[in-house]
Amino acid sequence: MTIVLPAYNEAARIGPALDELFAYLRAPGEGIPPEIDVLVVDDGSSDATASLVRGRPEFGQSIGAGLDLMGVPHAGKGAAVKAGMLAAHGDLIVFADSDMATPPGELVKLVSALASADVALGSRIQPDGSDMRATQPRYRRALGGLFHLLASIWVVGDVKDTQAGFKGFTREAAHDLFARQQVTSIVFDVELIHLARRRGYRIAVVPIRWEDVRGSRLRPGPRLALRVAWDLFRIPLLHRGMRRRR
Ligand SMILES: Nc1nc2c(ncn2[C@@H]2O[C@H](COP(=O)(O)OP(=O)(O)O)[C@@H](O)[C@H]2O)c(=O)[nH]1
Ligand SMILES: [Mg+2]
Repeated sequence: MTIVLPAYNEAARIGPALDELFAYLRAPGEGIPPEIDVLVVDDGSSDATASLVRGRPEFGQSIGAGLDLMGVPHAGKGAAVKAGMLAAHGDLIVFADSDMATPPGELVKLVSALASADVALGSRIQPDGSDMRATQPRYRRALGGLFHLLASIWVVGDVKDTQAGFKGFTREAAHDLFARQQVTSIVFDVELIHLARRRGYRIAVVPIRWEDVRGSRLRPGPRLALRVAWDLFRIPLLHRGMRRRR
């Protein structure tokens, strides 16, 4: 299994996050495959993110849980995740936020869902209807609600939480879907869900724990709002005429 972690100027958060992840991977839950590689995708951070990763004891290790670093030009979270997912070679490929907003123990849920699905979408909405995003600041929840309204009408239909940074794929689905992904902004998740449905993959929605971690990289403002609106608008148009896989 490969775990892809996009990271941009995460020097303050990635150390403790990797401590938590590797502590878990040294004694993982039932069902987690023994060989795991963690791939951090740093798209041109100007802080110590890359050197922190390179300095870790797990770096370059190839037995058990190892750590790798990939550097790509800065082009947004979507571009970084895409590069990592296409470079990953595990049987299962997962991407997660490098602030460990979702605790690593939740990985077993994605892995078990992928036994009978091609795509497992972490969802912060719990079976009882409660929403883990309640820990977000109020303005983020308000923007999220507006975003979801637009996304659900235009693109993703009944998927209620498109943006959880915790999703898993079989390698075949990952390589097929991410090769087609064109959106580089934070809206790339919506494009992936659109692609997965249109290509006819089996999709599982997996309730996961998630907690807002301070120090978000997201800078809400008119620029981001325009980008998000434009990307949402063009997603279905980008993939007109795409065929289901056979
Ligand atoms: N590589 C890369 N990662 C990004 C970028 N923007 C956000 N991320 C990563 O995406 C993850 C989630 O970001 P975060 O700022 O915590 O978003 P929030 O939890 O939605 O507030 C973190 O791992 C970030 O480092 C980016 O432009 N490039
Ligand atoms: Mg976060």
